[in-house]
Amino acid sequence: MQALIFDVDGTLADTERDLHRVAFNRAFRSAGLDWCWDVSTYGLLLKVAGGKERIRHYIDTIHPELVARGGVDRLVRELHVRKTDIYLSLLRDGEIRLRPGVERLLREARRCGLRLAIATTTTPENVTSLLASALGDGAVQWFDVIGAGDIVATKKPSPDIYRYVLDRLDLPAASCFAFEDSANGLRAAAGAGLRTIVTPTAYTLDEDFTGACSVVSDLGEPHAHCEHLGGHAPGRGLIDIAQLEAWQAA
Ligand code: XBP
Ligand code: MG
Repeated sequence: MQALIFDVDGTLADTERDLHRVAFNRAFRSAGLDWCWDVSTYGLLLKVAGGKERIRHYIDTIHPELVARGGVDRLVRELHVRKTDIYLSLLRDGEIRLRPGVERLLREARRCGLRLAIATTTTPENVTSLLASALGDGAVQWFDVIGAGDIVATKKPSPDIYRYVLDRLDLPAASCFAFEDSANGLRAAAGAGLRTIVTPTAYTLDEDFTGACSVVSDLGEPHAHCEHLGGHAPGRGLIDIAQLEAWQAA
């Protein structure tokens, strides 16, 4: 085993409901739009990966009259710039918590000499800011490759972002594990040939994770074991390097 590749939103931290969603709504309001993505509406919109793509999908389906009027590409870009600014300020002003077991596994991987990488649809600044807020300024350097946002043409569930990261790591998929929280993410990682550990969130719990190596409530801690939800069951109630190596060898 050579590297671990992590998704960000939902996987490193539960960012969607109280950060991304709130930032979208504030961006709409600041642009004079009365659009409001409530918690359940946002769950449906999350099927579309990528913030710009999500806004565009919403306009196409709920406000098609705007498309007829023209200038939608520009509107989407402007709303997304506002949204990103607001998201970054929410990250700065709040206290972002990583999901259980994430920091433990990242630190263990580093001690074991494994390489780390990120594969996400979110905007690059969102990733570096989240890593710095949650783990300290130097944490961005822990990751050999940060594959994010528009660096590939097609977002998850396309495997392109994982292929990009594997290419930059110069590693075969068989020597890595991916960590995801959603069916879109699992399809992207599995499509690139990666064994994938899935830790669903409240938004993704009912999705289909067929093909995942293991589905667990979270990565687990020594004194707060994870719940096994599907695939292989972790032997010690948590996902650690010894467990990943055992699964890889099998
Ligand atoms: C995360 C996303 C992102 C965020 C918004 O998906 O879909 O689009 O919701 O980020 P994943 P941006 O966890 O599968 O990568 O607005 O910066 O695009
Ligand atoms: Mg995710």
